[in-house]
Amino acid sequence: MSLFSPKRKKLYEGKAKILYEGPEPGTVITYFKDDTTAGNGAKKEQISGKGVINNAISAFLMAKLNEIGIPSHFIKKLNMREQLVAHVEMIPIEVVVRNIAAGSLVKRFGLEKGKALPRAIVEYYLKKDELNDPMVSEEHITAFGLASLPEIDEMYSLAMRINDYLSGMFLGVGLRLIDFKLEFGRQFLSEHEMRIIVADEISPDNCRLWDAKTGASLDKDIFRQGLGDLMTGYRDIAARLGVFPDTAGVGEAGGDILSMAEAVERAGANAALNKEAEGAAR
Ligand code: AIR
Ligand code: ASP
Repeated sequence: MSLFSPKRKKLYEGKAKILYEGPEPGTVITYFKDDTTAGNGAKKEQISGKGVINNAISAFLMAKLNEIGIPSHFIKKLNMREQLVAHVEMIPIEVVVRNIAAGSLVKRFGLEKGKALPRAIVEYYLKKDELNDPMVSEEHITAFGLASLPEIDEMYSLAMRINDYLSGMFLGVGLRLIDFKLEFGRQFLSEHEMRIIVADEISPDNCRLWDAKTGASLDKDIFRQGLGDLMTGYRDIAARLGVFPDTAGVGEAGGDILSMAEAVERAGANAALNKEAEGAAR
């Protein structure tokens, strides 16, 4: 099915992705755009190639999760910008896991940025742009009928497992997973059977990743804070994971593995860029 196939039905357009009806019942195609936003769309730019790299990174990470038995909507990567995913009923909650103080947590509690938290903290936010995604508690979630207690428990335990797994994987390639955001959906397997699975995307758009040595931001904070070239950071992350996004990988996202030396060299270049930009901003 081609991207511009007139038969293809658009189901939804978000800030970074478009969802199309999939080729079979129970499937959806996600198309990764280059649109990059911050502050709920207050800052908006097209960054050439961002969608391609996020598609590749997210496909790679979701496939890894599937391998260790964490269910996600990911089925396969179709081409540079698209993946085939399972249709789910989205739960309108953003589940944020934090390991290190950064971002809104620092602002809210006056913490020192970069300080390790005593334990991983899980937070819930209502996915509603008009309200700026307000933070919500389990009470709000259950009272407003957004998810049941067992569903919240399931999202919590999946989020913790994902945090352990991804933290280790990223540290292995010299990256610290500071915090990240997940979204979940309900997959109906039969009339009586439903399970909660990871949906949306897992990419540098929704993970804070710092170089373990230099502390340089390689994720969307580069864009949010105007620290330099976003694509340099994203490419660095992809390279370290061994994801080569410029191939239309079919099946799980694989790719050429860059040598560690090459990855480190790129990381160094990016760290220097970050420093420069930070200096300029002061
Ligand atoms: N996030 C939250 N809403 C949208 C996104 N992408 C992610 C950020 C960050 C984490 O959730 O990318 O990794 C926490 O964000 P914040 O702004 O609450 O500190
Ligand atoms: N909420 C996303 C962010 O992390 C996107 C946006 O705000 O427009 O910045």
